[in-house]
Amino acid sequence: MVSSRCKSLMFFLVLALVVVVAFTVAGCAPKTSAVIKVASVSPLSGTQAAEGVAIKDGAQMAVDAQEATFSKLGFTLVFDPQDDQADPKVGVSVAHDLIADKEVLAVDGHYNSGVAIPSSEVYVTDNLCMVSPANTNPTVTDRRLPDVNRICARDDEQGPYGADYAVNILKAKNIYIIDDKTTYGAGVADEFEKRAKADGANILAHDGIDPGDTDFSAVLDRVGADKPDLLYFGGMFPEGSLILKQMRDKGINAIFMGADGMDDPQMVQIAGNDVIGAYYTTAAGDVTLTPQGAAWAAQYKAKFGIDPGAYSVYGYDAMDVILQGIQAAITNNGGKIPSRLQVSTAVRATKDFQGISSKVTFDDKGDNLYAMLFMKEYKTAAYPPAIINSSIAASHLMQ
Ligand code: ABU
Repeated sequence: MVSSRCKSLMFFLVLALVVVVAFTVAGCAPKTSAVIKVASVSPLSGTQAAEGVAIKDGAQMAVDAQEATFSKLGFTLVFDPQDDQADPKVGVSVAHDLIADKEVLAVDGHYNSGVAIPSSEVYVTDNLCMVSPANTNPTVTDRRLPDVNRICARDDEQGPYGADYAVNILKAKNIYIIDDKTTYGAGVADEFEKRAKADGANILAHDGIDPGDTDFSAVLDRVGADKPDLLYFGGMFPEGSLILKQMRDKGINAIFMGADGMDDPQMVQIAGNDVIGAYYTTAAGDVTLTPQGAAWAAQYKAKFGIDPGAYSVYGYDAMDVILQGIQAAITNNGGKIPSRLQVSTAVRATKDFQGISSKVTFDDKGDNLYAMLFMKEYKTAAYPPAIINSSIAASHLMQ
C-alpha cells in the first residue's frame, strides 16, 4: 500500500521534473550573466584613510552609475574595493589577490606612489589595467608599463611648479626643505630643490622625518636656527599639518609650502588657524567650480553624507575611464567578455574622454595630456583653500 503522503511527494517530484524539462526545452532556463569586477585600491584604514575612502567612494559612484549599461550588454558589473593601508607590502599582497581573481579586469588606484609602483609590477604580469587617480611620482609611468596609466599630473611637474611660485612670486630666497623619505615625499622635494636652485634660491638644508612621527621638535629647532623665508615639506597631511602647527608654536614664521599630499580637510582639523597663509601645490582642482562639477559634488554628498575629498572626483574619473575602456574592449571582442590585455589596450587608447575633473588622453607612457596643477592658499581656516594659480602640467609632452 502506498500511503497518501508518499503519493503527494511523488506528485510534486514529477511536477518539478516536468517544469525543469519544459524550461530547458523552451530555452527558458534562467540565464546567468558574466561577472566583470573592477577594483579600487587605496588606504581605507590608517592615518591616510580619509583620502583613500574619498577615492573609493568616487570609484563606487562611477560603478553604480554604469551598472545598468553593463547589464544591458549582458554583464554584471561588480565593485571590489580593497584596502592597501598605504603600505607597499599590503599593496603587493592585494595586487596578487586581484591577479588571482580572473573576474577582475581593472584597478582604480592607488593613492600612494610608493604603493602603486611595486603593486603595478604585479599587475603587469597578467596585463591587469591600472588607472591611478592620484599617484604623482614620475616612476609610475616612466617604466612604460603598457597597462599602467594616471589621470593626474607628475611630481617632475609639481615640484618645479611649486619652486617657481616660491622663488619668483613669493620671493623666497632662503629655503629649508623637509621630506618624509618616501618615494613620493622625497621625490617631489628633490624636484622642488632642483628648480628652486636653478631659480636662484639658497637651499639652507634638506632634512628628513619619518612617516608616523608626531613630535618634530628636533628638526624644527634646526629650522628655527637657520631662519628660512620658506619651509617646503614633501610628504603627507598627517605629518605636514603637525609640522605646520608645531613650527608656529615655536614662533617660526617662515612661509609654509607643501605639495598635494597636504590636500585633505584634516590639515585644518589638525593645524586649526595656523593653516592661514599656508600654500600647497596639488594635482586636484576644485570640482565645484563648474556647474557639472558642482552637481556631481552635490550628488556625492547626498550619497555618502560628506563633501568629496581632494581626489574623490579623480577616483570617479579614473573609474569612468576604465569603464569606457572595458565597453570598447567588449565591442572589439564581438560583445563577449574581453581579456585583461584587451582592456589594457582599450584604456591606453583613451582619447579626449570628457571626465568631470578634466579631459583624458593618454600618451604612450600612460600620462594624461590634459593633467593640470594648482596652487592653493589658505586665506581662512576652511577647506578647500582658494586656488590662486593653475597651469597645464605639460612638461612630459617634451620628453
Ligand atoms: N600624490 C598624492 C599622494 C601621494 C603619492 O603620489 O604618493
